[in-house]
Amino acid sequence: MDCIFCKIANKEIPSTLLYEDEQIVAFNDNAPQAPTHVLIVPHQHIVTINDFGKQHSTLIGHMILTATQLAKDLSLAEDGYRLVWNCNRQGGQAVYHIHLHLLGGRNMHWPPG
Ligand code: DGP
Repeated sequence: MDCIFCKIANKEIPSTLLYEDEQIVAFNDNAPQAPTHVLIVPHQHIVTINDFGKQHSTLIGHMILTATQLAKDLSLAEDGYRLVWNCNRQGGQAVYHIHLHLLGGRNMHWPPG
C-alpha cells in the first residue's frame, strides 16, 4: 500500500519518533503549523475517522492519552494546546491514514481557519 504514514510507522521512511509502541507512533509534522506540531498515528491503516467503530475505542483512547502525555512531556500542558482530527476534504484532511494533531506553543484561534 502506497501510504506515507504506513511507511513512517513501519520505519520504511525515517522520522524522529517521539513515541512508539505496538499500536501507535508519534512524530513531528514536516509542515508544522505551530512551534510544536506532533502527529499521533496508528500502525493500523484507517482511512478517515468516519471509519472508526466501537472496535477502535481502545485505540482512540490510547491516541488521546498519548497526546495529552506528550503535551505534558513537551511542557505544553500549563499554557494549553490543541488536539485536531481532520476528516475528508472540507475538514482539511490531506493524508488518508488517520492521525491526531497535537499543536502547541502559540495562541490558537477560534473559529479555526
Ligand atoms: P491532514 O491535513 O490532517 O491530513 O494533515 C497531514 C499532515 O501530515 C500535514 O500537517 C503534513 C504532514 N505530513 C505529510 N507528509 C508527511 C511526511 O512525509 N512526514 C511528516 N513528518 N509529516 C507529513
